[in-house]
Amino acid sequence: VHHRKLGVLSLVAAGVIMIGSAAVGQTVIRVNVSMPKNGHHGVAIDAFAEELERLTDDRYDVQTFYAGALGAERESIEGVQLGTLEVTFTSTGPVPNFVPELEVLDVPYLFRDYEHARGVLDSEIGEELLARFETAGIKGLAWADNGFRHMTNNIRPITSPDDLDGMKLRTMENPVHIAAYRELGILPTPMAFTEVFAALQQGVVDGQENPISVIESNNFQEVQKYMTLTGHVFSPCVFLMNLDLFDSLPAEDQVAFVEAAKVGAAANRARVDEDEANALDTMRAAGMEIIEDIERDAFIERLAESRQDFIDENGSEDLDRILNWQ
Ligand code: EAX
Repeated sequence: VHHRKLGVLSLVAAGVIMIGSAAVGQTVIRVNVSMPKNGHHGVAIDAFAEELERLTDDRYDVQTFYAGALGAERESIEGVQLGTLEVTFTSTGPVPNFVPELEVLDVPYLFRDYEHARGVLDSEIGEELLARFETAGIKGLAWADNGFRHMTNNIRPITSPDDLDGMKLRTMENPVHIAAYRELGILPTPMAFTEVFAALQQGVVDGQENPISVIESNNFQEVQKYMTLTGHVFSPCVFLMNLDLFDSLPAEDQVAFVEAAKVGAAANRARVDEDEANALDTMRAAGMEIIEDIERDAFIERLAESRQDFIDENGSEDLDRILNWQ
């Protein structure tokens, strides 16, 4: 294994020759996330690393990078595609830029609740969607959660779409989100997540939207006054790996990567559940006002046109399968 477990000294003492930080015979797998270590992405890649090393008797040395140390989400997916990064765990935000056939996942008010989202992603529908990454030279290892997204801002408490009129919100670089948010009256300002805290602090944007796990673990409550539980879109996460690398592995190692990613996804979902249960209290204690009652139907009505546009462009097969999942 690597320095984290044995320590360099014990490896040297054992007569093992080191190349970089990996022992001879070990393959280095770097995994990058844009979120902090202590959060729902951090626990996912930590659990993945531990499980992969265990399943393969430490033939792999998994090196984990947090808070965008090796790049933001779009750059990480690009890296995985090119093979300059082995694995990333990312939201699907930037995914349509690589695999347009996965746009459906980011359609607003598609998933009813966590049970629905997890059920679909773990079903054969999820398997089929995961396989679509291969057209981009990427192996999708397992789905997980980023979470239901909610809006925060510094202008006013939002309870209806009218409150959003002209509000400048940072969005992900996701075409489905951007089109939908325009219909809500928002002025979407796409930028990489790694720039968001500073943009909120400096007032470059009025607000942003993200799941509770993201907002709390990045301390947005320190720079945002209001949060409305709009739950306007479910944001999946996914473990992605370079496809050529995956294909080059022996079958048993391929199984180990998929299994380890599933263990990572389970750790991620457990943390999301914990955050959903506890993080609002933390944010309230920091002085954030949390608005739970919204005119949900008004939001859905306003988004009808972007839903129709999506269907006109992509058909309704995927959408209906997901909506009708029981
Ligand atoms: O993946 O960019 C975003 O708003 C994402 O939700 C965040 O980076 C977590």
